[in-house]
Amino acid sequence: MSNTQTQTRHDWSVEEVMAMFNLPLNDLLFKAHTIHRENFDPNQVQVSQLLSIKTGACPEDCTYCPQSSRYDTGLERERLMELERVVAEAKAAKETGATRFCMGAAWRSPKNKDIPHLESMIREVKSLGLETCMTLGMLSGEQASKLADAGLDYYNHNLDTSPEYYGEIITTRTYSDRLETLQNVRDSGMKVCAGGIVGLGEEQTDRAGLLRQLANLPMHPESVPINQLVACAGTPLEGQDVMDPIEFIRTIAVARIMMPKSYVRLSAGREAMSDEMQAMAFFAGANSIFYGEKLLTTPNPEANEDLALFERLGINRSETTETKAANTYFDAMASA
Ligand code: SAM
Ligand code: DTB
Ligand code: SF4
Repeated sequence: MSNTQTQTRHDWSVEEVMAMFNLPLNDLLFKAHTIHRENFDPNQVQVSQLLSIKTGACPEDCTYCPQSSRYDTGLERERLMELERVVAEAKAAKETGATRFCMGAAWRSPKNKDIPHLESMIREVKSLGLETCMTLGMLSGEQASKLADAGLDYYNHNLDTSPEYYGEIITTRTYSDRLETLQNVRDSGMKVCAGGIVGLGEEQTDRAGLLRQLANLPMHPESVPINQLVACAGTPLEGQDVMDPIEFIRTIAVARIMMPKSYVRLSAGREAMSDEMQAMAFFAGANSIFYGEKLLTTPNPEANEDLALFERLGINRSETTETKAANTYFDAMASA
């Protein structure tokens, strides 16, 4: 269901974005949901599955991240995964109804010597009929082209927060480094997956600033993950208060209005969200989730809990032709 009437804008001011954040909630939800319906089937949610292909020992200092080598989080480090294991995990993801397989590595950026192995992973996963996505840190133009040529559909690289708050969260790479990677990904022809993380202790102006950066890119990212902080023991953000759930919903709604044709992913943090909160997020315009018991290193709701929630809400998983058969099989098993 698409409507070519919705204009995509790339010239939002912070004041305009803040005005949306501060609308009465019902007005904001109505506006967001109307735009959502104009552009998408409101009862379909796309499902991606994550796999950590290289875990821990990351040199970066992102204060939210359990994989940074600078914090003692008790996480066991793992080397770059062998091809066979990645393929086995991708097959299992396909069987549970995921349409996209996202492979994440705890790197500042990939080393050129790792690229051939990554290319093999992309080719093998793609040959299963899954969309492919990777998140490996910063990418040069040349690296992006190689991954694109191997068939990588999406590359995930988040801006995380506003340019103003960014320095409180990460010091080992700059905001412009991140924008440069997004440009390299865009230039390579891959689809862009870029969003951020909320609940870091930032102000509402920072959430507005993040969405403004994303929406004012020359092209909107096709996929916009909104992560709620999973406060991990051992990280500097360990004791961070959980953010107001209504404010989280507002963030989703404003993202939907500003990027009307993008998939907005209700990303990390669902484990701490009630069914009612997730239902509200889907109403506000979220139409994608990560599926499976684990995100990269932290827990996520079990697939059967998500299926039960979808059932209660009358939500269908969006399907590619290739996954349709697997989903039919899985649905039959679930109701047997
Ligand atoms: N190392 C690569 C990078 O930073 O681009 C890829 C993986 S990194 C884990 C991808 C994203 O996950 C981060 O940009 C952040 O938005 C999100 N993330 C990481 N730790 C998180 C946490 N504890 N809670 C919520 N989101 C988190
Ligand atoms: C994104 O925006 N969120 C995902 C994915 N991109 C790679 C990662 C969430 C990670 C949550 C913390 C963890 O499990 O390690
Ligand atoms: Fe490393 Fe990515 Fe975690 Fe930052 S978010 S510490 S770059 S794995």
